[in-house]
Amino acid sequence: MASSDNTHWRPAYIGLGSNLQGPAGQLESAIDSLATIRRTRLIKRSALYRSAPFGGIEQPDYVNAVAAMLTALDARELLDELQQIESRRGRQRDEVRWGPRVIDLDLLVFANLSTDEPGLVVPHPGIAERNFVLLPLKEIAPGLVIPGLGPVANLPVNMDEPQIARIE
Ligand code: A4P
Ligand code: MG
Repeated sequence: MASSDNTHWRPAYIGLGSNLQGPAGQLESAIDSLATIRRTRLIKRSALYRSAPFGGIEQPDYVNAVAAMLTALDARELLDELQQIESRRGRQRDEVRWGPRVIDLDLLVFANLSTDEPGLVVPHPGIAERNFVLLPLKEIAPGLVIPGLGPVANLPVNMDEPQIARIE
């Protein structure tokens, strides 16, 4: 007999970035790791995008991507899983803000959650200003409605922001 499944699955969107130690490979490995998170499914991933660094620090170009998940975890539990992946992949927690990193996993959107509390800000505050988040998000989730921002398809790409190109 099939038992009923009361698990409440919610959508979550993860932003990935790397500009050290083989960024494209770092992203592919991190996406593989996302697929192994407990009580969570990887639904879709974007292409990889190469982008000039944002934030005014001299550093190598980044590779960025976005992944769509369904999860039965809550937002803090999911962020904790993301930070464990960052640590396992050699991310140092004392890096400078906006400085170079082996892997950065940001929780961009979590269902219809809108919160700003210590250690958890969702939606991630940088979404609308960052082409390296907006372009991959438009690719895989144009219909997503972000709390406070509206549909992804309506968010304008910023022309004065760093260069970005999809990697084929
Ligand atoms: N935290 C709170 N909310 C969240 C959330 N929604 N997702 C807390 C992730 N973390 C969240 O994060 C600092 C703390 O934020 C965490 O302990 C967590 O509890 P962090 O990843 O250690 O800090 P960070 O990444 O240095 O800071 P921030 O503001 O996330 O920086 P960004 O925005 O990630 O900037 N240029 C290009 N082209 N591409 C990039 O990917 N990335 C950065 C890093 C700079 N320039 C870039 C890129
Ligand atoms: Mg981050």
